[in-house]
Parts: sequence; structure tokens; C-alpha cells
Amino acid sequence: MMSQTRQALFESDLAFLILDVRQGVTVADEKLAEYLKGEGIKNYPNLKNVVLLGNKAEHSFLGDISNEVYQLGFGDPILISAEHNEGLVDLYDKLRECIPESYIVEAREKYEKRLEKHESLRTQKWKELKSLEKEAGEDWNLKEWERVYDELNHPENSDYDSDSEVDLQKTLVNPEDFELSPESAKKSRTIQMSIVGRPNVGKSSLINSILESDRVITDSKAGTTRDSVSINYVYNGRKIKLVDTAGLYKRSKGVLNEMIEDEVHRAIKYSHVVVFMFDASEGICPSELDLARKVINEGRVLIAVGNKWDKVTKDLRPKFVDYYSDMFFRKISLKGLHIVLTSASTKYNIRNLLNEMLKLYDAWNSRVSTGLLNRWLDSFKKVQNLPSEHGSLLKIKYITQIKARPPTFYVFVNDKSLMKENYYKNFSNSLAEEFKMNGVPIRIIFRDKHLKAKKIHSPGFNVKKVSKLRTSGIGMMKKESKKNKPM
Ligand SMILES: Nc1nc2c(ncn2[C@@H]2O[C@H](COP(=O)(O)OP(=O)(O)OP(=O)(O)O)[C@@H](O)[C@H]2O)c(=O)[nH]1
Ligand SMILES: [Mg+2]
Repeated sequence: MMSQTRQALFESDLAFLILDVRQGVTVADEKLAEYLKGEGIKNYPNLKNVVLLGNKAEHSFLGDISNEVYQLGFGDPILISAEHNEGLVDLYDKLRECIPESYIVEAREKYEKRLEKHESLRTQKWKELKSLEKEAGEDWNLKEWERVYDELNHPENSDYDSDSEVDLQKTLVNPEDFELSPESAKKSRTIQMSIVGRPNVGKSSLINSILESDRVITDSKAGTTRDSVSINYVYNGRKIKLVDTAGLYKRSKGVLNEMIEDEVHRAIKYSHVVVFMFDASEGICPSELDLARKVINEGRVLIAVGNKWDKVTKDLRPKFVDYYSDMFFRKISLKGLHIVLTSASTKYNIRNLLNEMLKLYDAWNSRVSTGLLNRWLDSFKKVQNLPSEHGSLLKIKYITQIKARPPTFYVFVNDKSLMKENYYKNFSNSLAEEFKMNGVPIRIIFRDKHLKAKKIHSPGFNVKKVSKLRTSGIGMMKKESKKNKPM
């Protein structure tokens, strides 16, 4: 635990030293304070501030122990009650003081740049669509398109950080360019990668194996990791934040399990890439797959990792590979889902996993130009017979990418109730195949003139009811995906 504390201090700009004011200053507090004042500060180059907090101080003041507290040498403590949310305003004020002005200025500049990029991308697309609408000689409800565009693209988040996007037009012409140059990779956004799965499958061991150090605690007892732990790591010049999460017991109830569940779901939501880990030597139970589906519904990159591969004997391996491929193919409707078999103990396939992750992450970030997309659409329509119902034929007029992360496409059609499940599958699979997005949860929004309401299609939802949806507009997604919010 001490070595983890040291590691955390090493990565920190600011530390809180927290006392229990009800208990008073203990010998351990004194030792820690001594350490932080002396050797500590020297050892941790980033650590610029240590702020003293007096916790459990609801409605109280320091009273008798004030002398001992000042002796610690960190000045006035900020009195808080973590349990009752008291004293937090003072804490925030202090935090604000500790953030250098340059950071605030930089953040503001970045935001303004994003806003500019948002505006220019939107204007460019709008113009493009307007001229195509003219060419086609019909009205496409571009106001509606614009509304959805603004809803899905938030300039507040860093989607617009230019270097994190991949220009697919270039990469298709020259596939070697698919790797970002080391320079732009350095500037690009940190990739958030969480590892989720049942207890004891080896999530923490995977982190240690990647880092080649015992950074997080692992144990043969299930339930070792209780809180998510995040660790910064650089691989091939790319910044990655690895998030180890607590194992989810699918069937058990109770407050702790609910808290873990919330935390894991939050980790998925804030991740770009999620490693869904299972124990390849034991198999997967269907309920575990709910978690994998959740990742896809949230629009995050999913990589299925079967760990403890070293425990599967060589003669059984081909059978296991078939079994898992079949299981994922049937239960998770994501074409090209990547299943990687690893051993955190022997480090088998760990590099492959990271390489695969980077490729998928780049594909998830990519934007395809409207021109390329419609060229693909023309050839797709030539080979696939368009579905029809009661003499009406589906017409797919135009496609444009409205958002990256995950790649989201907006498709103008004459009447989307004519879309059939099989046709939709072929459509999205061919789109993903063409633009190297296999294994990435792409989303497709079909729009016709009938509807005002919002509808987002993503892999993993049920398209069977499609023909009943003519007036309701939405409904192709599972209930839970209505909650989905774009990042
Ligand atoms: N044979 C083998 N054992 C492994 C492998 N990975 C992890 N283990 C062992 O499995 C046990 C659990 O590993 P952890 O990394 O703590 O598992 P976890 O998923 O983080 O577990 P929780 O924190 O409880 O959710 C430990 O005894 C590890 O040594 C592997 O690839 N092969
Ligand atoms: Mg763990």
C-alpha cells in the first residue's frame, strides 16, 4: 500500500493530507506530515502543494487539537465533513488557488479552438448538403439535420481536438498512414481504456502485465479490487489512461454490489475503449455478456479478452477458439468484434492487445468525407436489391457522417419504414467493411420526411419492429439505449 501511495504522489501535482479531527493528530499523521515536508517533496517532482484537511468536522471547530495541527507545519486546515458534504466550498476555493493560471488560459484557448472547428465543420457540411439538395431537386429537411448535428456534437468536450481525429480519406489512399505520426500522437488526447469483467478473471493482473510492475493489488481471492484505479501509461508514443475496475458479481445484490455496478457503468461511459475480460479457461456465462452489450450500446470500442489462456491445454485450444467465436457471434451483434486471448501471467499476447486497441481507437475516431461515402453508397445500391413493401421501394438518397467517436452516419431515405432487418445488416456491415470500421460500434440515423423525432441505430438493437415504426419515429433501439448520450 505504501508503494502505491508513493506512486500516486509521484504522479500528482497536489496532495491532501487528511486528519480525523475527532480523533486528533496521531503518530502516523505526524510521520506522514514529516515525510511530505522533508524527503517527500524532494522525491516527487510534480508535487507542488500539500493541503491539510480536517475531516469529520461537522458543525465543529478545531478546539483542543488546534496546537497539534499547526505543529504539522501545513498551516490552517480546511475543515470538512466528507460524509455530510460540508466545507466543500472552501476546498474548491483552495483547489482553484492551486491550479496555475497558465492551465486555465490553455483550457480556454482549447475550448475556443474547438468551438471554431465545430462551426466550420458544420458550415462546410451544411453547404455541401444544400448544394446536393438543389441538385436532387427536392427538400431534405436540413433544419432537422442541423438540429441533430448540434445535439450530437458538443464543442465542450475534446472531440474537436484536431490531432485525435484520423483522416480516412488519406489513410485509404495510403494505408500505411493509418498509424498517427509520432508527433501528432504525442499531442493527441489521452485514450481512456477501462478493464471490466467478473471478479478474479485477471483485470488487475493485466494492468500489472502491461506496466511490467506490481502497480495494483492482485489476489486469488475474488473481490480484491474495490474501487476503480486509474494509471497513466504511454505505449508507442500514445498516452493511455488504464482504468482497473472492481469485478462485477452478476447475480448478487446488496449495497456494495450496486455501488460497484454504478462505478463500472460510469467507467464504461467515460472510456473510449473497454476491455471486456473473461476467464478463457472457465468459459463465459450469458449474463456476463450483458456488460459487453452495454459497452456497444454506449458506443465505446469493445475488445473481448479471454485471459488465463495458459491454463487451457494446447489440444483444447482450437475447440475453445471456435466456441468463443461462435458465442460472441451469436450473442453480440457487432461485426468484426475482436477477441484476443491473453495470459496476464506469462504476458502472452499483451502487445497484440494494445496494438489492436490502438487500431480500433483510430477507426472509432475517423471521419469519412461525404464524397467517399456516397461513392460507396452508389456501388452498394448496385449490388443490393432495395427492399420494398406493398409496391413502395426504399430509396436511399444520401449519406453523410454527422459525428465521430463513435462514427455516426446520417442517411436520407424516402421512407424509413421500408428498411428491413437484413438489408440494414448488409448496409451497416458493408459500410464498416469499406471504411475499415469493423469491430467499431457505428451508428446510423435514417431520416425521412415523415418524422420529427430522434432515432439512432446502433449495432446490437432489435430492428424487427421496423415496419411498425413509420409514425412513431423511434423505437429501433433497446429501451436502455434511449439513455445513451453521445460523449
Ligand atoms: N494462470 C493464470 N492466472 C492468472 C492470470 N491472470 C491472473 N491470474 C490469477 O488470477 C487471480 C486473480 O487475478 P486478479 O488480477 O486479482 O483478478 P481481478 O479480475 O482483478 O479480480 P478482482 O479485483 O477481484 O475483480 C490471481 O491469483 C492471479 O494471479 C493468467 O493469465 N493466468
Ligand atoms: Mg482486481
